Amino acid sequence: MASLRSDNMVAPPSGTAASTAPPTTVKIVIAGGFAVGKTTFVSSISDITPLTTEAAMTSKSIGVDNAGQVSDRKMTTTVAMDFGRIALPGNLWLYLFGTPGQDRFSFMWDDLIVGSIGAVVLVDTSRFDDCFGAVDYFEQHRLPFIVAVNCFDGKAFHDTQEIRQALNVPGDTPVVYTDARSREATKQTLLTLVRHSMKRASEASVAT
Ligand SMILES: Nc1nc2c(ncn2[C@@H]2O[C@H](COP(=O)(O)OP(=O)(O)O)[C@@H](O)[C@H]2O)c(=O)[nH]1
Ligand SMILES: [Mg+2]
Repeated sequence: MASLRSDNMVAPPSGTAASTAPPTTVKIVIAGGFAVGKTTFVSSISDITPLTTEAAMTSKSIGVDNAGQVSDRKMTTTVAMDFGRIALPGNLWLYLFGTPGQDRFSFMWDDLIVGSIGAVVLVDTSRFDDCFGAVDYFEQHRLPFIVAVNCFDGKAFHDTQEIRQALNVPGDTPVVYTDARSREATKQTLLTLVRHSMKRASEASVAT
């Protein structure tokens, strides 16, 4: 697996010998329940115009898509996935794949995780229930993941220990706060995942 030499975000160098070498690419999945900020997270960090597949929420979604208590902040919904890319020093590119929110697209998750190093599970602490499915899924598929609490309006309603217990995530799984709208916060969140995945990979190689 590639290692990160610096956490500074830069555009890939152009017109240099290094830029002609194929980049090392790393795939990361951004998951979580409905309206937790997945599309916002991918959009705030991507250094290409993110590909999103947003569709307007209409009255046809009533009773089909669970907007729950957050229907007032949700005018559109991701109907397939979000896609973004971040270039890091060392010709390392992170590709971000945001999962679709609706249960009827859950069949896509098996394809989305192929080749990925890990996942960020975004959580809104006022709606824990929405992220249980993602946590269970990654545990079952043994994909390294971290839990990132999106602090809507800067409010964290629970400390990370309470969140860890509520979600029943293993002790070595990082639980961090983030702000999906902030490039700096999303960058730190992704670096936490990359470090966690690398630790898991090195533990696995020692064990074999
Ligand atoms: N105040 C605030 N709003 C946010 C934050 N993250 C996302 N939102 C808003 O919450 C709504 C749902 O976010 P979205 O990224 O579409 O969620 P998704 O369904 O998980 O992709 C949008 O209107 C966002 O602008 C945040 O950290 N703070
Ligand atoms: Mg979305």
